[in-house]
Amino acid sequence: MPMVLLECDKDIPERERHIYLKVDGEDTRDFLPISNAATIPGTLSERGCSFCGAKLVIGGVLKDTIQMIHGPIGCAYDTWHTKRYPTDNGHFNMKYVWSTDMKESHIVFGGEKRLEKSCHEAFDEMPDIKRMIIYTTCPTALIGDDIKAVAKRVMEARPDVDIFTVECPGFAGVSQSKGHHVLNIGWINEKVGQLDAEITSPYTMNFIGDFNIGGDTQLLQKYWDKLGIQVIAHFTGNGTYDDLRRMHKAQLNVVNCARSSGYIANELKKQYGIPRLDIDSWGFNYMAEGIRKICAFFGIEEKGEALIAEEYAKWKPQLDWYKERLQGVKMAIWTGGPRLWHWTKSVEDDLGVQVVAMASKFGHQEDFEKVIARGQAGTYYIDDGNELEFFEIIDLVRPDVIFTGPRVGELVKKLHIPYINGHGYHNGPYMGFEGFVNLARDMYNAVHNPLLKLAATDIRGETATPVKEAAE
Ligand code: CFM
Repeated sequence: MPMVLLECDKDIPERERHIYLKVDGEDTRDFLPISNAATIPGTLSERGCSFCGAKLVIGGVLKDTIQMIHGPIGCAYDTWHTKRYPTDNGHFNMKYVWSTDMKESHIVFGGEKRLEKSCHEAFDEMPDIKRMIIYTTCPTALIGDDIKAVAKRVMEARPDVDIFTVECPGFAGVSQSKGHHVLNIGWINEKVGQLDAEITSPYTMNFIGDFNIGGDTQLLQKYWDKLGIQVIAHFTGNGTYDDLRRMHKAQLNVVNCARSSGYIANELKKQYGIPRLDIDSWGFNYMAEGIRKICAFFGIEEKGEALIAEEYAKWKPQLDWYKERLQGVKMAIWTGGPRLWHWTKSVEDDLGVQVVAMASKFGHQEDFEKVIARGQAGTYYIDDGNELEFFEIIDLVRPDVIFTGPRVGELVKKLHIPYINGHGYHNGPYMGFEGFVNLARDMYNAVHNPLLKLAATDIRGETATPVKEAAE
């Protein structure tokens, strides 16, 4: 039976439909785990809330936009400093996050006046900043505060400012995935098409679904500059509010993260006829393939080949050094969803690493279709996993390194298994050629960490996960 009921789930048999062990020769499409469904009561989900999907993942990345979070202070705090998306203008987005700091009396009597006052206060404090996104949160959505009406009043009082509203409280969906969707659709319907773009190249594109984690956007931008391709808008890594109002001016939409941002690419195709091209930006083979696809679209294939040759000459020897020393390392990937299918084949082909377990917090069926098609037999595929399941899976597959977030990562560290921040990266960027060498370096350092050799046993009294010896 390819679906797996773990020991720890014996009182929650429904979990069996969320965990799949791929067997050789099986038609995997018959056995996709259930996904994008409400978390089963009795399990403690690792998921984020829908507000988080809109604010932390997409909107909060913008480098020139006040983030006005209409709710209790915790909603702002917990989506403020927990993600690493730098900007080239001094990390504006990390310094300035605003909250209406709703307290009990505001909940009782309504928070619209307080929100309006907060908007003016923020614009007064930062006279150079003219753009804002207002988000509802659970309590302000429940009491029915009309944030669109407030935004309208503020824009009337201040003609030089522009405000976008996101009505996606934490409870709006089963995970952060809902927040991606709400923001994508709101933006295309309310803001795209408002501004003209100054076209400086015969080749123009939007780069969609890359959030400048550890500097990814800035690294890839070097490639687009070399190819002479003008990026009209970055959705949303190192991006600006006004560039995103110009998305309709691009000839092509290149999509990296299809999960968080496929919606806007589809709408740009439907509403403006702009084609969508999906690529993988992690890994040498994938990045080269992505550059080739983009260049083929514009008819600049020779430029693309020259760039790939130049990057390979520079970075491939370093990648190969790590590849030699990472052969057979067993890796687990426990992140949101897309990184499972982006990474499993790239670490296998480029680094000789074997992926033995993958858990997705919020991936949909199409994510599992892709990841199971690309992943190996003998690998566990888990939807909406929880800590008890992770511990049991660790015992089953004994990974040498786990790519996951700090919450789970700090736990597995106590089992003396190294983890790498699979969300924010340890020492990124990880995209592109140079980036994948960084990923390989972080993985090498993690599995060869000399501290692990001091840890003779793990907390279960068993021999610690073996540390791969260097090949030399
Ligand atoms: Fe896309 Fe992302 Fe991800 Fe994502 Fe995320 Fe993320 Fe992720 Mo963390 S947008 S879906 S909601 S690639 S924050 S930058 S790493 S869970 S797999």
